[in-house]
Amino acid sequence: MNELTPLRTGFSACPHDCPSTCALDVEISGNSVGRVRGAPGNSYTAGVICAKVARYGERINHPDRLLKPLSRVGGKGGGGWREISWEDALDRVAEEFSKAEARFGAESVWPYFYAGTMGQVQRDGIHRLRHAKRYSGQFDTICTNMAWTGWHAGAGKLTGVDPREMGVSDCVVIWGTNAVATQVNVMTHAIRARKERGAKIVVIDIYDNATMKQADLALKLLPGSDGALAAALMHIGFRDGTADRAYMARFADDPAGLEAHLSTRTPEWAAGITGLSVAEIEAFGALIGGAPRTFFRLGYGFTRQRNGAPAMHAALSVPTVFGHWQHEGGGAFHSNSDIFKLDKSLIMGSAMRDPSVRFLDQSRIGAVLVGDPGALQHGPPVTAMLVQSTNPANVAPEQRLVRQGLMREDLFVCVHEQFMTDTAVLADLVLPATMFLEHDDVYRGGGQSHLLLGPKVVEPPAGVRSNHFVIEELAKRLGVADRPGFGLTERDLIDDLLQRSGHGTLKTLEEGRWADLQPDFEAAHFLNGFGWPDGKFRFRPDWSAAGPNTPPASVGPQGPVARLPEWPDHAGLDEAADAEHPFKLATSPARQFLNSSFAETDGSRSRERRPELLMHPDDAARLGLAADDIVSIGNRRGALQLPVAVSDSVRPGVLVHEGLWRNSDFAGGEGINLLVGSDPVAPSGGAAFHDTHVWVRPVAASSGMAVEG
Ligand SMILES: Nc1nc2c(c(=O)[nH]1)N[C@H]1C(S)=C(S)[C@@H](COP(=O)(O)OP(=O)(O)OC[C@H]3O[C@@H](n4cnc5c(=O)[nH]c(N)nc54)[C@H](O)[C@@H]3O)O[C@H]1N2
Ligand SMILES: Nc1nc2c(c(=O)[nH]1)N[C@H]1C(S)=C(S)[C@@H](COP(=O)(O)OP(=O)(O)OC[C@H]3O[C@@H](n4cnc5c(=O)[nH]c(N)nc54)[C@H](O)[C@@H]3O)O[C@H]1N2
Ligand code: SF4
Ligand SMILES: [Mo]
Repeated sequence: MNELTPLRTGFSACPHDCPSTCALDVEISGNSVGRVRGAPGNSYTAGVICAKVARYGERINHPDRLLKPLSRVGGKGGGGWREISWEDALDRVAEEFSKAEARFGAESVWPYFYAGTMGQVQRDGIHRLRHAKRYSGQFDTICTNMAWTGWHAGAGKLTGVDPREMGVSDCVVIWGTNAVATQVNVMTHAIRARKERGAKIVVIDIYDNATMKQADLALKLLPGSDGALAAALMHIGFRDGTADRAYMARFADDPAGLEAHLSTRTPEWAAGITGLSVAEIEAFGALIGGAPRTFFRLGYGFTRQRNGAPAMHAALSVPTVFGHWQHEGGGAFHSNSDIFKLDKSLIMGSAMRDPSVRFLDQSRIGAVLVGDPGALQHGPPVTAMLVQSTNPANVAPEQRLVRQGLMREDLFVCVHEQFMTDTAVLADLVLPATMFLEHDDVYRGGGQSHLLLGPKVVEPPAGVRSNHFVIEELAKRLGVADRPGFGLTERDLIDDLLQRSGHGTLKTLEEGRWADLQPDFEAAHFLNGFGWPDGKFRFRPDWSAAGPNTPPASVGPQGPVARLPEWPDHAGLDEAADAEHPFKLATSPARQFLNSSFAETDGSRSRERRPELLMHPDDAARLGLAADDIVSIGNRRGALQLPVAVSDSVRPGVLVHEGLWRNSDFAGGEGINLLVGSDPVAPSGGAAFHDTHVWVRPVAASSGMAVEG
């Protein structure tokens, strides 16, 4: 950076798939990005962001950034590339898409995207092309389905108490989210309550992670057992008279039915399922029973289990039994998805959508690409793809199938990316993508209430183009550029989105930088009623009711729906440990990575050190393992090797691998999602990333003997 170039501050918003959606101040010198900071004036960000985004200069100026379109030379995945022009590259994609369409119909083309950018224009424009061309739809299942379905089943709406109210709570329950790593701003507000009010922080997780280290009450339970803990807490409330019967009579469907159901869900019963002691469960029950201002910050982590949707519903039922919702600083929050009411119809080309076009399950991309007839909805094979803003060869479950599918000779794959990811390396054509500071977009919080503008603040490198550019250029070549929504700039589309949604204009958002769409106290606390027609919270959920992630009719209910519990309970649907697979593995997020993003920057890599497997000392001793020994870990989906980190941060029988590391960081070139199943979770689908049973065998180089775990 030239020392004489004056520094200026650009404003932006974090584009990553993180509930915090921070407002950013970006140091810029010339066209170069320096330090990134949290905007102090934003009441949720409050000047704090995570270290990985603070170091963004490292990512945007990375020597491995893709700068030119590349066409494959030699076999798939062989690493041979030649540079081609953008014109030739886009012509080739259009030609391959047209070829696929002519042979098997438009549904054989599958545009595939996800959360690399959460910008409404750059992320969702791919739907405009999809709808205009009647290409196969994508049923999004990789992230939110169990969490949102479980919340909606109770509250009828994806909103909740203002997360800033954690700052005025007396007890903040951080449940199944490693907030220090995954959404640091939760900690800002929770710690404020501890400092200013002496609030207690309770953390419920399966291992002693950075968030649990901050807890006053740390509850380390067995994976998939949260429903049992929730049921026992409510049992205690009814037993001890701390349940708020007057509140429930007004605001819940069937408190008497719930009480009867819970009569057998004692702390002793829950101790047997959760692995917690009766004393721990009683202490937690007494704490929340005595603190009207108890705030439940319910995360995604505990729902990435086959028990996930009922577990979320059970946890959400707790503040309803105790009436916490009525008090400032009390109640629960998971996502604000339903407060924004964004009308993205022009960006997404919704008017062009043909409802008869099939949807393919995002998480089952492996099964889809290897030609599983059910996964293909008994329709044509997928023979052409545009992959934008996602890295499925790394992040999707059942990785071996995903990679096998992507390697198919008769499949054309174009990947639009910033780096040569595990997915890009298997492509036929790779297009270089802009980063968020190089294009215009608008973002909305998931874990808070702001709509934020993220304007272009620096020029992209010469050969790099935005998602919007690629969609527009393909539309021209595929003969749909005259259809509604095409031919506009990013700024036009942002302005249209804001106006259509009743959130002002581009100009007003540019002046304000962000808009706070937090509903008022009564609405946020559901004091005007929950989201169901009768306004009552559902203790007895209707798992078939439409919700935010309901599968399209052509896909239908997912997973073992008949086995979902009738009341808040332990569902018992998880991939249980058995004689052959005595361990449970969770693939929890590493603090310095964001899904597979940042696994390419040295600043993040050096801090995370290496991919490894956390194992309890008793298990290590039993298997004759010392720290750093290499083990083979596997199940019927595959096996891979990792060094062991012996630590009592995990419970016996539980293993944690923090990721997501690149597949090439593993000895065999296959990453952790090799082990994770893609069987859809009930009732709305989704991938159970933290619910995998495995065996572990020492890799005994000297004797070559495998010892059963
Ligand atoms: N640093 C970092 N930040 C991220 C991400 C990342 O990969 N890295 N990912 C981003 C994305 S896409 C999302 S959706 C959010 C998700 O963020 P979170 O809501 O935090 O969800 P997870 O990260 O899946 O898991 C959170 C915690 O749940 C724990 N957990 C697993 N199983 C159980 C269980 O059965 N019960 C309980 N109580 N806990 C369990 C895990 O060990 C982990 O510590 O984070 C975002 N932020
Ligand atoms: N084992 C395991 N697997 C998981 C999870 C887990 O907890 N454990 N978490 C799951 C979750 S919650 C999620 S949400 C998914 C997320 O999975 P993905 O949505 O695939 O997220 P990332 O891994 O961050 O990959 C995003 C990619 O988009 C690229 N990108 C960023 N911005 C842009 C852009 O503007 N244009 C283009 N063309 N590309 C861009 C980035 O370089 C990056 O390679 O992963 C899931 N996978
Ligand atoms: S905490 Fe989340 S939203 Fe904030 S800067 Fe980091 S990744 Fe982005
Ligand atoms: Mo996610």
